[in-house]
Amino acid sequence: MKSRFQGMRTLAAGAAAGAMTAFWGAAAFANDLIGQPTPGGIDLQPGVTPLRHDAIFFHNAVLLPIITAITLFVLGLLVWVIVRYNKRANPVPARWSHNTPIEVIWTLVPVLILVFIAIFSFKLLFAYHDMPKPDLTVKATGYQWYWGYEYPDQEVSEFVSNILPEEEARARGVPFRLAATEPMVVPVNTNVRVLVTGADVIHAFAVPSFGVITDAIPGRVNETWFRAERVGTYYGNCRELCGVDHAFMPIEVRVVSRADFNAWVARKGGKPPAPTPTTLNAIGNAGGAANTPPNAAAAGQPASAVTSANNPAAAPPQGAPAAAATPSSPAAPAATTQPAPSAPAAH
Ligand SMILES: [Cu+2]
Repeated sequence: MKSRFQGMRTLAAGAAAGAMTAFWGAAAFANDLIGQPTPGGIDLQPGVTPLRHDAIFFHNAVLLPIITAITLFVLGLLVWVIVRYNKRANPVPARWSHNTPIEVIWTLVPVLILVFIAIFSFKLLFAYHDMPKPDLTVKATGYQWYWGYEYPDQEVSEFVSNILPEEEARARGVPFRLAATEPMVVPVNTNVRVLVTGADVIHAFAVPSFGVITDAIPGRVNETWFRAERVGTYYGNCRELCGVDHAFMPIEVRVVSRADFNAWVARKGGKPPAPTPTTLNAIGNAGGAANTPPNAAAAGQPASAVTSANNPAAAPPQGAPAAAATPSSPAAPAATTQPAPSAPAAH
């Protein structure tokens, strides 16, 4: 998938931005660990998903230069006032107040800066929201204090992923407090939808190198997605203070080849994914229907109806009707209004 900022990169490539990016980029990627924090590191964790690349670009090339420039500008003003207008240097202060041009400038310029940031920010937000058709669905449930992973389409029932004990982590040479007893396993270059929920209190599913963080709320299913570009092990944590062992419920995601994933599914007693879309994929179609109106009219309606009628267990009662109803309601009027104008046109 290409970066969504491809066109805008040139727009933002001011001299300052370019220099900052080069500096931060060189410093960051020289020896950063992939998929886990680097001791002593100061930059964001490197990404392995398209959205994470965009988020890092947004931070390093857009936000950071703007913040730096504003901070230096304000510092300069302060120093100038302190040096030039202190009591000794300027014993007789001016008596005037108000200056219309300067007041217009200091109102307009911040607004323009915010609008400029918003262009990138909203684009990124929409990109996160527009989940492509998922190839795999994993349900991640937060418990006090561990994670449970379930693969409904592969019929892999929920298994528990605990923190790996310290001695075992050291023996295996994996990071303690990040490694888990059983990782979540996903294939590489695959659109993975994660359904996130909580079983007891609010947790949050977060994997920095994927750029995802989603609250796990009891009685509600949130969803997020990622598409990992390279094989490897990627770590995350619960990101919502959820009790005394909040710091000890790590997330370990292992991205493997498609063949390895199928082998893993077989080991877990699941079945290979069906080539035909399942009811859960149909929810995905309905979920993405807002962006593709033709699909919504053709497939969204029946699919969401099938889901709620035949497979109520696939998604909890609160999430499913909301997700199914939202896209189909704009589609329904569109379908009914469509024939009306075309009928007079035929005469
Ligand atoms: Cu938690």
